Amino acid sequence: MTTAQLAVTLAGAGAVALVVWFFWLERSVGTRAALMSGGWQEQMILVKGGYTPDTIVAVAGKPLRLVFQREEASPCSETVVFDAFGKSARLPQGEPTVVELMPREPGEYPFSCQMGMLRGTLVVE
Ligand SMILES: [Cu+2]
Repeated sequence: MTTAQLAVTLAGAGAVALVVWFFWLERSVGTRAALMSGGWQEQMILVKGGYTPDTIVAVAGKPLRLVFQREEASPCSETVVFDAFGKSARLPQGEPTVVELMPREPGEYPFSCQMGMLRGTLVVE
């Protein structure tokens, strides 16, 4: 193996490691909702072929405001459902839609589109 081949191989391995980190490890950690003045937690979620971020970490006992921004016309993502909280919301295209939740108990609470094709998780600590 020449030096050039070795460099390419190492660069490739590095790229793979980065992809694994980005799509796996990073995702499992999740995005922590920002703590706002007034005691609210807030997180913006982009809805486009999925939820970005798809894992949101919040603390228990503080109200949570999730702002969904749907940037696609697909009817699939038109409604978001939080089963555990008995809440759902219609997400008009291009308009931010606020879903307010009160996470009382630590745990993992999935949310999804109405058909369950797009999925996300709310992690309450
Ligand atoms: Cu769907």
